[in-house]
Amino acid sequence: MSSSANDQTDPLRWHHDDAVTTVVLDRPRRRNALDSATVRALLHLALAPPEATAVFLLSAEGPHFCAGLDLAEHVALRRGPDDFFRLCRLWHSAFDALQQGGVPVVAALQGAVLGGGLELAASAHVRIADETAFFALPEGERGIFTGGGATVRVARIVGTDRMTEMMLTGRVIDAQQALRIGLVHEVAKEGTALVRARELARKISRNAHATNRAIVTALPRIAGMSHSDGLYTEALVAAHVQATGEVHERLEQFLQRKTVQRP
Ligand code: 1HE
Repeated sequence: MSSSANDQTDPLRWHHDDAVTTVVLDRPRRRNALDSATVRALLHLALAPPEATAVFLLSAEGPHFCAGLDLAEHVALRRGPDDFFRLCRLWHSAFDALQQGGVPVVAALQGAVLGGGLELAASAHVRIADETAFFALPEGERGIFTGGGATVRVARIVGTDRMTEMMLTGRVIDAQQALRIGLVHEVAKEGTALVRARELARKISRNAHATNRAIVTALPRIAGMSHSDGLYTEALVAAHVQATGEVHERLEQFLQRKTVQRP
């Protein structure tokens, strides 16, 4: 099954295969810069995933993942503070829906992952880069500020200190350094990020869906809790997942060696 939200000018398309819904940013001539239509389409897809979606695979057409905010649209619309505030809140809704909507997101990254592109990537749970990927927060150079959640999501990945330095200097971080600081989880050979990301997406799709949902919805919430509230919530989540029934079947299969589990 495949679709795009309207016609061939649509900035986003998706296709569904084996419980994995692949979402493709499709404005390579604009380096997949995020205009408001793209962000709205991401929000709709995340809020209402195509039927039988167990995992989203987030990818992009062309040599660059995403050049961030569509600066041409931004300038053309001459957005004032109110407009930009509303746009930022739209981005927050879309990326929150991706990160906390209950469906794991695996991202395949290549080339530029800049500004809002990094904010989008940071809303994915598993990030695979190829060797060409590079990362930066060039907002300072452009006279704007992050508005797609970087102060929360990117800062929590790399730390406020490092993000401050990235924003002040505009430092460009290559794939290997991104791996070292946790911006990505794996670096694949040039041109193979999507293949590797799809492999992982399929593997994740075979997990118990209740466990996957709990991982992506509970962990970010527990991260904001006190020690004792976090542990209490963990027990509630574990009890809820246990109650889905799949656990007994899966454990039985394991004990009878009907499934081969590889780490
Ligand atoms: C764009 C954009 C864009 C390219 N908005 N049109 N983001 C940035 O500051 C990143 C700006 N872009 C770049 O640094 C470079 O374009 C790239 C490193 C991504 C790619 O370089 P390159 O040499 O392959 O392409 P190019 O020639 O720079 O760009 C090709 C075309 O894409 C060109 O248009 P053309 O009409 O001349 O063909 C560019 O204008 C266009 N293009 N990037 C619009 N971003 C909610 S707040 C979020 C805040 C941010 O995201 S700030 C970061 C903004």
